[in-house]
Amino acid sequence: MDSLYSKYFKLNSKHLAILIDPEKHNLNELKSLSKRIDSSGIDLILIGSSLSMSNYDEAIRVIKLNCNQPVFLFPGNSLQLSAEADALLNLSLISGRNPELLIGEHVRSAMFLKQINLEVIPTGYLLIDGGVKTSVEYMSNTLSIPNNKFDIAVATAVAGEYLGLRSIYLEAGSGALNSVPTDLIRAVKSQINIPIICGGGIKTKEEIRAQWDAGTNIVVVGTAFEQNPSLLEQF
Ligand code: 1GP
Repeated sequence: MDSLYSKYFKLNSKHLAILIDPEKHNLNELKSLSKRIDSSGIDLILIGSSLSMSNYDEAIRVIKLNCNQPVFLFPGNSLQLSAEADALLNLSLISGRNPELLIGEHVRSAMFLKQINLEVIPTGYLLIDGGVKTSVEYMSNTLSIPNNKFDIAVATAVAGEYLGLRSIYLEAGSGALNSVPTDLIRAVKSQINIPIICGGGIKTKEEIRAQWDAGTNIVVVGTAFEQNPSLLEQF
């Protein structure tokens, strides 16, 4: 079987992902949300939260029973790992200098990951200033890259590629006022040969399209779908 990486992480692909924080829904809500996702244009599902210490097994089982899109873990910490998911974005927060999020959590989870049948996608995670202090910035105890410092973002992404990471995630943070600027995405895209995921503060179809046009391969939307689930059908 083809890996999910080879299916969804192509350099020219354009996908839309929904970010679900299982803590914000009970199992019945997750069931109906998953059914809506199943018949929407969403390509994949990311599961995670900056804050939660919960186990996501049950939530992922409900999601997978009710829709066909693959479930990628997007964990805020190693307690959110689950063998029920299809793949893991193994995030290293390379824009920050917090050793726990660069390598510490990864060491703690490594032998568990070896035991379970989960595709692991090494991902460089870059926080880009989104105009407001976000949960991920506060919880990670790191500084985000100013969104006009393209050279720092580019050098960080290139460093990630040279470390062997297989995708770059540009994150403005959930609920960001400003999504990652398209010119910054273009600048990063022009210098790396691995796919780009981008999320934080994206609310409209036009923004999604602009992100794709700038070179994002997987656009991630969370809050906008939470606040207005009917966007699932519109998008
Ligand atoms: C995923 O943090 C984003 O990268 C989700 O952000 O909730 O603002 O869509 P929103």
